Amino acid sequence: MEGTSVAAAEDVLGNLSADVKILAAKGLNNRDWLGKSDPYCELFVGGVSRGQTEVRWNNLSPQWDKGSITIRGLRPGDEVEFKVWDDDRLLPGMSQERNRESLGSCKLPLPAAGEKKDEWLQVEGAAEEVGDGEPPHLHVAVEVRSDAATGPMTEPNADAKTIAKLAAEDVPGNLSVDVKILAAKGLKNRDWMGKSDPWRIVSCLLVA
Ligand SMILES: [Ca+2]
Ligand SMILES: [Ca+2]
Repeated sequence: MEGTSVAAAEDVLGNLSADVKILAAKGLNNRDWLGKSDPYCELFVGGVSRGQTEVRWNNLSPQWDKGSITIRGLRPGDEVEFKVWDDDRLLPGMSQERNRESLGSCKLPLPAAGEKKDEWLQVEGAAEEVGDGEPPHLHVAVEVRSDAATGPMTEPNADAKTIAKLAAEDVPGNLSVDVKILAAKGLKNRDWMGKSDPWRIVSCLLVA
């Protein structure tokens, strides 16, 4: 039963991070009467928008160079969704969300922690979104890491002496505790003879 609760706690926390790069698309549908579609790509996890590329004007094979979008709090089994839009704003002040047409979408299952995927995904949608010829493709690169493995509390530190370390599986509630006593200086001399003897007490009270 304890193992089950620990697994459930990790599931809720979601300690994976992903660096997502949306690099390019090709074969996008033309949804403008004048010129061509003005594509940008928006990134979703669990139906929530987590970032987007810049708009490339009048270009059905755009390349984006915004760099990577970092998403935290992900869980194994999460899916990253990419939606490609044609920006139809006539003026910069107009709402982008209300002045756009879909150019299709695609999904990528989250790679495992430490893994990297670099793929051309097929963009799917109705004929008005993706056209009825060769399907469009989207070039993405996704790299996943586990935040638990890189967090400061578990980073080995050669200079610090770890007095007490309670592993996650030993503590109810999935907590990990590191107590470090680094150094003391300028201690007041409270001995008549010689100097003070630094003393330390570390006590942990665990309330179940
Ligand atoms: Ca349009
Ligand atoms: Ca256009």
